[in-house]
Amino acid sequence: PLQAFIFDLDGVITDTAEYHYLAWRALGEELGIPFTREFNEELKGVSRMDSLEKILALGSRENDFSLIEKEALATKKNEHYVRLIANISPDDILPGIKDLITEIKEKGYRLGMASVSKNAFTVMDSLGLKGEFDIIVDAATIAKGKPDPEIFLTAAKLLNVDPSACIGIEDAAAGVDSIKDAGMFAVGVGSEESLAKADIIYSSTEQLSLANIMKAYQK
Ligand code: B16
Ligand code: MG
Repeated sequence: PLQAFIFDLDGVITDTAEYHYLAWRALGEELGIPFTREFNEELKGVSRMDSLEKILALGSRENDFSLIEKEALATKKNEHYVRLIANISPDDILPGIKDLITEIKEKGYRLGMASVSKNAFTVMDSLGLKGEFDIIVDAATIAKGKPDPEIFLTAAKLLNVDPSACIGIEDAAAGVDSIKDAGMFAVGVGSEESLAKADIIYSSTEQLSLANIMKAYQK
């Protein structure tokens, strides 16, 4: 039987996915590598350095920079991102999420977070949600980011539940891959085409409710 829900952060709990996009796009433009929202789907859920590598590869510039220069580029992106999240408050929790968290806890399910972001704790703190989650797995705890299943498997382990008794919620293709390879039921929030591997897809967080998810899960 179902025991736990494991949430992604950026793009599910709050719209920081948009801020990651704006910060990467600015860096890309500076490097002469403009990119589309469609390409950005490939960056969602992907770690900071892996995202940079994907952008450099898009512009065939992956061999133009030393490791130290790449780290400086990644830091520049992060400083921009940190400025964008500076004023985040509980008002920035996406519609439907607070109620879903309340319902999950009322029913006695365990609640975990799986975010590869090094800024996850800061964002959760600003949203006033840090205390709501039984466990938070972020970049510091894991060796391999999404799409590797490690992060969702680590979350299940810390929650002390079997992966098959978990539902993962994601807005990124890399995140859905991570959930599925961990052996969990995947709820996708976003477009059908980018999240095709999810077990059920909702176009926005507003449509998420425990009843809806359970109906799909029990099918
Ligand atoms: P940072 P998630 C991911 O967070 C984001 O989706 C992704 O866009 C970002 O590059 C990654 O975190 C690393 O974030 O640069 O703050 O360490 O979706 O797993 O919550
Ligand atoms: Mg995400």
